Amino acid sequence: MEPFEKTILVTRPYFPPLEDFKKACEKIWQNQYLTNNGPVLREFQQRLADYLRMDVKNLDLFNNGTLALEVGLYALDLSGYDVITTPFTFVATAHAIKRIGANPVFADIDPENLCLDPAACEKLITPRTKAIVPVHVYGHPCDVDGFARLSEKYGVKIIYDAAHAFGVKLRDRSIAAYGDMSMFSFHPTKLFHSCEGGLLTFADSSLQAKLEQLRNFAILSETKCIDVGTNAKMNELQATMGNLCMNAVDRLIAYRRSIHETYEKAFARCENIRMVNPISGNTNITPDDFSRNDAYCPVLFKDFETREKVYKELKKYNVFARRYFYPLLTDFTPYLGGNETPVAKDAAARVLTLPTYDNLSLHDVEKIASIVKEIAGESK
Ligand code: T4K
Repeated sequence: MEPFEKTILVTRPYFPPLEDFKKACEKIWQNQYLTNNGPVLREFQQRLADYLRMDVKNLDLFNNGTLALEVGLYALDLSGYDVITTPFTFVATAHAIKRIGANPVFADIDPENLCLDPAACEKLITPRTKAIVPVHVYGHPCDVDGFARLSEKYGVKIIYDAAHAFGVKLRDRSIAAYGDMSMFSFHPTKLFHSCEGGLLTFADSSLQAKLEQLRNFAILSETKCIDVGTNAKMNELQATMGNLCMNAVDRLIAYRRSIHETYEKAFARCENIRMVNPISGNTNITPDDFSRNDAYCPVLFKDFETREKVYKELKKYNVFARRYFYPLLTDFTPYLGGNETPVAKDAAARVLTLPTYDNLSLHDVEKIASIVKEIAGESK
């Protein structure tokens, strides 16, 4: 097989038409407002509420997903307590916990959809545990019923890292409707973005005032500051990009479905390559309950050696897949040691996320899949 002439990356941001962006910017120039809760941000916030079918009082925008999560956890007074989370995620999840002065405790994941396993979490709950931060990894839904049960039984807060899950629906509601709080990342590597950005959704609307203070230094007026806040505000240019991406989001999700299906078809008869199943067999969630976003295309190879071979040799074909999420967070300096998580360790050793983005043609996807099969020694 010939290498691609162009570079194929794991993802590419969606770019709305430049003319539309220029036109939308006219509003900002007229308003003479660039940040600090400007009118475009308010418009974006309302559009998100409509899209997610939530009240605008139950969500807030931030300048990125990491700070959104950090501010959200801080607002829930978790500092000084244990917070259970997954080691199979991007470092930002644990960083947000650690940076507010809480202690991340790592539990194992489900072998099917690779999300945090409630049963593994339950074994680690102690009187010091005040919250659990599961991740809807790749946009796969966590066992929301299992976590709701833990919340009820032990009084722990459930804060979903939904960085990958924008547009996902479960039982006809947005995935944002589950748990005490959810964080969505609007980074350009996500299917929906605002250049950089983050969204917090929360069940308790009385939190909104506190979150808005915290993201603005916790100053109430020129002469009053009530807490150790930060600067985590989304600006008007970000909100403009978000509004434009909003116009395209459903189309982008539908196209990713076709990319995913193309990979699925190509790997259907392979013995050593399997697409990760978004729904775990250990939950009450059925395929009919779930409307997916196909944010990522993760595959598992039979072993670490095959995954490494495919990851490295793909580059010779100009294809830059990524090993999301390898290594585990417990192999990174700030989180060394701690619990053994064998299922997560195995997944991290065998997973590779393949390219998916809106202007990657299905023809190119077929070719990538053929190259992957060839390198992995799959003849079918
Ligand atoms: N929780 C979870 C579970 C997350 O996955 C993330 C972020 C967060 C929390 C935190 O949310 P944010 O604070 O980011 O809103 C990327 C992203 O930077 C990161 O947002 C994302 N997760 C993570 C999974 O992936 P890198 O280090 O892999 O990014 P980078 O620069 O290597 O980009 C990936 C590919 O995309 C490259 O091949 C280049 C291409 N690319 C990237 C950008 C930014 C472009 O073509 N154009 C671009 O503008 O972390």
